[in-house]
Amino acid sequence: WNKIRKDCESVDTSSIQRSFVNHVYSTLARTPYNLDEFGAYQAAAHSVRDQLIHKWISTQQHFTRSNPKRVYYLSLEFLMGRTMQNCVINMDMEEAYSKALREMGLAFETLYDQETDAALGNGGLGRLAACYMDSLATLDYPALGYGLRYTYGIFEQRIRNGEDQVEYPDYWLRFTNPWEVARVDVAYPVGFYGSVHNDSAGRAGQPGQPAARWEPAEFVQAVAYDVPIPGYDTDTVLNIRLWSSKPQRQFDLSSFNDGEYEKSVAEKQRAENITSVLYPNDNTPAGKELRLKQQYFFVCATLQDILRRFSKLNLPWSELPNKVGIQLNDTHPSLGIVELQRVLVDEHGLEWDIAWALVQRVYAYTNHTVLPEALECWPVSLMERLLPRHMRIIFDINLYFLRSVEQRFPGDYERLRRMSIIEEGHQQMVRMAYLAVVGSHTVNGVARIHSDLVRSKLFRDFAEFYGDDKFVNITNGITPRRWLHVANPQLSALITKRLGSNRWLKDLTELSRLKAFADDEDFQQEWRQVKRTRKESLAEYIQKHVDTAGEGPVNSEALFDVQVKRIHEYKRQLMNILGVVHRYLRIKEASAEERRDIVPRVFIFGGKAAPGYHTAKLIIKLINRVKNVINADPDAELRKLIRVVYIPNYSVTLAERIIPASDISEHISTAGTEASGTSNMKFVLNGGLLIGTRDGANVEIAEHIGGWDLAFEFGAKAEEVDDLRNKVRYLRPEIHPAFRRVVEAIKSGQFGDSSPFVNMLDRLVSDGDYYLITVDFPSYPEAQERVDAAYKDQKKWTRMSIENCAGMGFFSADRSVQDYAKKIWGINPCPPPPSK
Ligand code: 26Y
Repeated sequence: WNKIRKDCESVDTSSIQRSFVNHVYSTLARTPYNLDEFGAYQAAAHSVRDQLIHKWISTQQHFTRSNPKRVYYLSLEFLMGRTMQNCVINMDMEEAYSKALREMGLAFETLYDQETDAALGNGGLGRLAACYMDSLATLDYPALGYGLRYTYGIFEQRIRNGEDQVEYPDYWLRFTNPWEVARVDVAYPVGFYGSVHNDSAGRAGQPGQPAARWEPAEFVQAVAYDVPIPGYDTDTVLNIRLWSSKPQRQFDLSSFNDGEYEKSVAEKQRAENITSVLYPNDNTPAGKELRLKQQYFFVCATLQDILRRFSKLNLPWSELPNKVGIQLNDTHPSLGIVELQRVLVDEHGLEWDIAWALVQRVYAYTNHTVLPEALECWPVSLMERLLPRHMRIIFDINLYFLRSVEQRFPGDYERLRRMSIIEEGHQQMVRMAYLAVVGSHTVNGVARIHSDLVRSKLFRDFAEFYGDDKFVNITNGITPRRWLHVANPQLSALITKRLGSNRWLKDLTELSRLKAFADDEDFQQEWRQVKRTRKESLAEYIQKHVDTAGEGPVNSEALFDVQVKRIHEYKRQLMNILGVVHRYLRIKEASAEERRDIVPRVFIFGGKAAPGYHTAKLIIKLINRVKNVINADPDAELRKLIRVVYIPNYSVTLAERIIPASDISEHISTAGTEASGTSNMKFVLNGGLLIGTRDGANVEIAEHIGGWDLAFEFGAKAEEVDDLRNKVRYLRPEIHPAFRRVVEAIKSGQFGDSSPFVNMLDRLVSDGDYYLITVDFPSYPEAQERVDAAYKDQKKWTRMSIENCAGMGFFSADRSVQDYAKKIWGINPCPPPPSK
């Protein structure tokens, strides 16, 4: 067996060719005569997959033998993007595949474009999970990701009539998915609804004797699909286990025999519904029953899997926290806390207190937002119906917790009200964030300023109660493999050439050695050449794939100004487009001489709005209206100076194209609202500069690159925001004339019928400017002028660009996961033994 297996793992040219041809015939049932590009991609993908699976099996065997503490990363979202190129690069097989296929007359690199994105996530949080899996694998950590295998990923966005977002289903599994392994042998039952029965002593839910029996009324099955994740420059291949819901039986025999065929099919449908679609909300909960079902389905299956692995070790329950660490990616999987308590108490007969102490030592919780409207709360009534036993357990957790608070702060009922996991009101609600805090040993924010706000504002009472140690910061990071090496091979090659090795791909702090060359004439030229190449390539994409209404190609000599991210009021795309209008009006009135001094700009927007988020959709409409008018301005000279592009359907794959092409990118959230941001890191890593507020990771990026002299900062500080909001609301300070003029221009109909926008704009200039656009506006165009001035001096600009990139070492996801391992999980790398 071993010898034959070694043979199968060989990646010399002829083995790759044999594997490829074999897949063309026996996996695809095709021949060289009817093999199109997609077929070639599929055969290549299956061949790469074979390699992946060998290493993956070895890794899992090695983990089982070494039996270290493992960490489980629980996330309702994994925004993976494409896989094939990332795999061959991480396994160092790109050249081998390229050569093998070239000999057969095929260009391996052109096949990458055939792959559809795996887009099982909304934005930053989902992509972070994907980056962390890459880093965990690269550093050989014994980790496992858990998620849901949605049949439909994030919707496809198209722009209708040149202005409105419309959503189309993303049926990404249409042609089967070579990057997963169906595990029909790994399946667990998951129950819903039903009733709770007291234990034999009849004391369900009572302190000291809380065991009870839950009899669910409905069962579905969770079936495992495994997605292998190769590390870079190591043989470790980790796993993301995604659950798919299936009916428990193919059909209900009794109803089938009763002739109720339709009913039995309906039951199957209902079961499959659970994992059918990713909720397209980012930072605003939908509150739908199906979403709660997804969350419970997810944690129920995951915990059965984790506990089955633990039970094979034959250890006492007291050992659980020494073998299992569970990281909650936001509150979405926080029912896992309740489920573990239920299983320990009801199914394994542990005492409540003993079980609860174990639960708290197992879980840790990452918070990704302080926006109050983004915090998950579930109605008690809904929870009671869907998960009656869990609801009782939550009440008990809350009871014991509030008793302990009362002991510390006797008689402070106001404090109890504030800290209660149950929010009282006309409808009782479960505050999932509080549940996550109480059930975890550590809570972390995702950038320093964010973690400070988490500690001092969002969970202030809890920090006071538990002490500051429970609340830590782990600044986000990104994988330099995908976000520099794969996305920008030109820059990667240049850096490797200059540093003399590609060690920086595993130790990103190596980039700091680039600082020494920031003024080097030759290096600067090559650096600029890379950026130019990438801008030309994006311009080409826009020409080919974006509806530009015959406006002609964008000028790749112009400054590319990019804002790509989910559309949200707090991210202030509205302020950006109002700034564009301001600039447009200024150019319109400028003399020919003044115009000679203006730096030409292309403003590039991209991002999806949650389908039910009216204001976000309105912002997309406004951006496109402004775009249509500016790009069609009769003044040809003006059109050379300003251009607007909306790239539809922003995705991981598009990000890989757009980010390397940016000169400046916008991270302009109201200070204190963007937890971290991660695209800011990606842009800077690719030599783009930032314009931004002192928010999220912007603050730390500025520090690491050498201060705000190397980035363009503006706007109110987080500490000032509360006061400013009150000022705006109650005192109505003078609105800056430039801002008034922009609003008037839109209201006058210069960008088409203004009626859809009037409300949104009027709110800004009356008392509804919650995100302080009118307050930050004057300083925003000013910051843009500093950008123009800097760009005119190309040497200076290039130096800044190099220095920015050189300072990015800290923002590698490798550093982030090492921080988690040390500060939260207490796990160590478990590298594969050297192969014999
Ligand atoms: C409750 C449900 C509707 C929900 C679904 C998705 C709530 C939030 C989200 C997604 C949140 C998200 O992506 N947050 C982002 O996380 C990034 C990674 O930490 C941060 O960089 C970014 O600032 C934050 O907005």
